[in-house]
Amino acid sequence: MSAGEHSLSLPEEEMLLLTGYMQEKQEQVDRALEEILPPAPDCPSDIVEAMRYTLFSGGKRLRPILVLASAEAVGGRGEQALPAACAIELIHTYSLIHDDLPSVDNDDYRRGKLSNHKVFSEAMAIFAGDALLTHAFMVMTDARRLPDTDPALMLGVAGEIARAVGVEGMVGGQTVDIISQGREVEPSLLDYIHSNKTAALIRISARSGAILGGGSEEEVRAISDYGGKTGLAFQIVDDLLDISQSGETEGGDQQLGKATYPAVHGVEKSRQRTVQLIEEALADLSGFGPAADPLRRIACFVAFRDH
Ligand code: GRG
Repeated sequence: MSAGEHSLSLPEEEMLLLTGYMQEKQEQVDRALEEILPPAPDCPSDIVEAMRYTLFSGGKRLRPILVLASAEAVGGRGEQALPAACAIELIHTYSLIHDDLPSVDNDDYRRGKLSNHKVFSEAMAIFAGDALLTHAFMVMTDARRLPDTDPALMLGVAGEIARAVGVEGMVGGQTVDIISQGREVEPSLLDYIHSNKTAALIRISARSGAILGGGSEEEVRAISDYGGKTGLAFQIVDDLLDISQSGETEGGDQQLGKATYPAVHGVEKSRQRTVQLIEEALADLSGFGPAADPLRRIACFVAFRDH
């Protein structure tokens, strides 16, 4: 694969390779998640049921797949990064459950199914999110799961993940998103919101995989940059999908008065920015060989996805 614009929309053969790759990794992640969050561990079944409801409700597993693909891109084995990959999916799931709460985005549906607080209760959805976040750090710091990983390396990755999803990252971005609702937002503030509420988790997914796969400093930096740009493109496409999938009616973001890329820059400029970001993300991978092809295909998928 090359980084030229022509390669951004994936030809059928590339698309088939990506679909096969994603399916294989999705199954690997699902098996590992089943192991780390079984239906009846030694804790109240109500909360585990609520945690599992959203965890196993049909997510694409994009972030854990990025962890595994990044580990492989630097010549590592995906399994070395599997606990971090699962932890990141647990964190992503918590963020979705809390994002749907009545006091946040008040969404009744997620992935075509009733959202967590609609099936369980608002209190249970808050607890399920809290428990998923906590469980993620338990999984990452459980030495039995990491027999081949240097504990210092894992501790460093866990710390970086904490930073990326806390006030200096995802929660910070989400906070500014919420307090900016209904207000006019400067382009620089919009970039802050998108880079933190969404791109920070996607960037750290790629970065964690590269670190745990044994990548050199330069490789880790290149893959982190790739992740940051792919993550930003992901949120811009999400904003565009919110408009295109809502037909005649206002998209959910518009109804909430959210700061979105198309609202601030217009649809055409948003599309152009997506293509530019993905081209730059592909250029970040220019020093890598075919082992990084799954990462290249994932970036193109992000730009042209329809869900
Ligand atoms: C701090 C107010 C507050 C709430 C906590 C941190 C947080 C909740 C939310 C994070 C922000 C968030 C949910 C961003 C959305 C990112 C996004 C576009 C998610 C959808 O990702 P996909 O398409 O989902 O990968 P699937 O369903 O495939 O897993």
